[in-house]
Amino acid sequence: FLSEPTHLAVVAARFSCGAPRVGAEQGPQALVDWGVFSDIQARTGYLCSFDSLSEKDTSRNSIESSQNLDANIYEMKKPHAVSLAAKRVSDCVYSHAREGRFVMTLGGDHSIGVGTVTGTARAVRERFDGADLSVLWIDAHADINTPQSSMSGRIHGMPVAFASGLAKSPSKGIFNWITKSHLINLKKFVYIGLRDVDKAEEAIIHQYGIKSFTMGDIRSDGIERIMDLALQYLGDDSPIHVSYDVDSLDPEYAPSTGFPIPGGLSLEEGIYISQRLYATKGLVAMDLVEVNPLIESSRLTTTLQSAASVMKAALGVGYEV
Ligand code: Z70
Ligand code: MN
Ligand code: MN
Ligand code: MN
Repeated sequence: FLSEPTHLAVVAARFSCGAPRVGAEQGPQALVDWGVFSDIQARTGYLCSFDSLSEKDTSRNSIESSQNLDANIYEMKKPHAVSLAAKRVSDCVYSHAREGRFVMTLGGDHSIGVGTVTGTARAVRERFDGADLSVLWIDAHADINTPQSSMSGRIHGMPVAFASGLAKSPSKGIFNWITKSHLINLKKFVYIGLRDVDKAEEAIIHQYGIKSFTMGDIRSDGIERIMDLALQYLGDDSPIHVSYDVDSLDPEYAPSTGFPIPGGLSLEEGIYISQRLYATKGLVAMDLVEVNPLIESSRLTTTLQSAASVMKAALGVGYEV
């Protein structure tokens, strides 16, 4: 039901307001400078376009008002700034996905995921007669805290809750740009790679019956079998968005990230996931988030190389060692 996209829309989401440390806002530029898109362009013939979103070009007014309002309220840190950033990401992703372009969003901390999946979900509903989007969340973390369950108040730990409607938009203009047409369906959602999940998040995952393949599952069954099961669960009747947190990879392959957690995916496993998604012919959007050039800077090239490999594999471009 999909014609293969010929246009790759790259969205640089240069935000780190949802995370405790700065630096993730520099991830997109580092990835672009690494040359991954000239490589993709040369090997696929995709037409590439670039959008750059950052707090700096948010209008003076909204920056000031968000700074003034951004006391830690509703149990969230910087809620106005994150909501505004996510809305801009959502609108941008939507406008490209609506036109049938493959959208690659570069983060940025994972709070931008509220924007990416809602933008794609809304475009898919319009393009495919109300169809729900399938979402794979590749991450060491579940990112499904609600403002009430979160122990940190950091919104990079909450994007799945807001994008699915599990966390309701509090009043005062925070996330109340999210309408029904933006929401993702948690029955069309799978986790892969989890290994650092809060107790409250475990309860939420259990309560809503969310499909989850942990690192333990991958170690016992193998990534091939896990991808069979994940794709079988999602079915082949809806377009797919993959939100890829680089911290899903083992810190050996992706050290430059805010919360490296040992025991992660090997690079080979990470690339395999992308290859399987490409092979479905249903992949319409990807996020690559949480690259932080200020962390383990001496090993940034390792992180960029890994990130580039999983992005390229998702677009059908092989990699050479
Ligand atoms: C914890 C929280 C987290 C990274 C998200 C951690 C969340 N569950 N960490 N992304 N890298 O604060 O909610
Ligand atoms: Mn994440
Ligand atoms: Mn993570
Ligand atoms: Mn994060």
